[in-house]
Amino acid sequence: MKLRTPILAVSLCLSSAIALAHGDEMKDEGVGQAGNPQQINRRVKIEMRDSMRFSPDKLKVKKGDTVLFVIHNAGAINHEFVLGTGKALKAHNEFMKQNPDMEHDDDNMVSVAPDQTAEIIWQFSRSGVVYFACLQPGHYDAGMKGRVSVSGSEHKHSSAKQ
Ligand SMILES: [Cu+2]
Repeated sequence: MKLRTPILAVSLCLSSAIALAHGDEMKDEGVGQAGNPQQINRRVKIEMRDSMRFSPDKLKVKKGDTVLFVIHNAGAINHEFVLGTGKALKAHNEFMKQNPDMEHDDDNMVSVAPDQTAEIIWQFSRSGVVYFACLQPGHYDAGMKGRVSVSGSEHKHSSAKQ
């Protein structure tokens, strides 16, 4: 079941400062946007484990890269992969404590059941650090997070326009 109380959840999101944690607002903070499947130039496999860890939990990409994340849940419980700023993920984590049954489906996040694999295509449009985390209750606080370092120089081939 996606959202047990969709109307309540939506009104809570809109009426609180936690609205900052959600997808549209995160895009405004420059973490990037949904990538075009035709422009994928990196493929990264990430495993999620019941030890509350992502593997790998540190990545490096170049500004402008369109990355296909192939996210596998190797555990026996649900995990999520959510990209965002550190601030947005922290706020969203607090929000999830009040709404533990809420699940998400947006461009920058995916919820993956045990033994399943899901994909996200994301383009990193600004240099800096973008974080990812699992926002299942308790997982972020147990350390289930990681970071993507986005280097400032554009991907060399992207400006060549062959
Ligand atoms: Cu998790």
